[in-house]
Amino acid sequence: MKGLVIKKNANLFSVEEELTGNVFLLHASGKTQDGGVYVGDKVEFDKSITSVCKRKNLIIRPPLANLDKLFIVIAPVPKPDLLLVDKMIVYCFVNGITPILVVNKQDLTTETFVKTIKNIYNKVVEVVFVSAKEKEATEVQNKIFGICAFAGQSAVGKSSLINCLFEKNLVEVGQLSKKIDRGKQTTRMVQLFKYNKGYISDTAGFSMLSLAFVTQLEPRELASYYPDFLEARANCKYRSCLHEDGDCGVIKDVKSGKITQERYLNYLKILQELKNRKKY
Ligand SMILES: Nc1nc2c(ncn2[C@@H]2O[C@H](COP(=O)(O)OP(=O)(O)O)[C@@H](O)[C@H]2O)c(=O)[nH]1
Ligand SMILES: [Mg+2]
Ligand SMILES: [Zn+2]
Repeated sequence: MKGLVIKKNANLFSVEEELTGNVFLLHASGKTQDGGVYVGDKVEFDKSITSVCKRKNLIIRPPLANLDKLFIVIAPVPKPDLLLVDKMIVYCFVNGITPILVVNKQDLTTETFVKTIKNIYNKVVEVVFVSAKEKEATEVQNKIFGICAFAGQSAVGKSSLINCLFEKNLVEVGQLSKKIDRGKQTTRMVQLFKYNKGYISDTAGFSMLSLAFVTQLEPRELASYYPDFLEARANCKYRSCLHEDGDCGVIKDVKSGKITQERYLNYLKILQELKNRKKY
């Protein structure tokens, strides 16, 4: 039989059989244990999990396989960390995950805030506006397909949004995500909840995202994950341009305002992070 791993508890996996939706509690057979079995894995099983299907991607923190969509949540308060947002977007593009920027706390947004965010991100990702407080999350609801997760700074309203979607208190609001201590390592529990035709992961994580550590990305590749730089890059004198100085199309477009300062300055920070990794 085939199924989807929806929960992991110690070495026991909850596997949802693909045809019936019945959930089986299974161990992994010796064969599959080397590469590990993760929540989000498609597996074959009989009395135990016998094999893991090829993964599209694997996130380590939180441990989750085959993520399809990441809802990156920001809000007017706390003040958005756009460097973190940009890192997450790049991370998604590198791993074949569709990012969606969710602006929560619509009840608190000003027109200026909305304009600013739209201006920075309209050429980059889909931007939707919701309010968990006002139970207004249809723009997210309609986009739940495949395996979905929420990410973003603490207190932007990820837990509130998940509860709003499920219309019950599935996760705790106002709490830092739960962690389980396993000796020195701290691992977050992950669980997938069925929602319409997709699944929602109850954990967010991604909080300390360092692209240098979580991707193999080379400095020269970074700009190719910036859709808003695409046109400008054609005007750089050298194909190897990193868009830091010299005769550079990206810099010209930053000066003319076609590329936003925010995106460019954070690009430089991420570029530096990737360059620093090379020294080790
Ligand atoms: N005004 C307003 N407050 C919200 C909204 N969504 C969440 N909050 C509040 O923001 C705080 C943090 O919410 P929580 O869901 O725990 O954020 P998380 O840390 O991202 O999971 C809580 O006090 C929520 O009540 C919203 O749409 N509007
Ligand atoms: Mg939370
Ligand atoms: Zn350039």
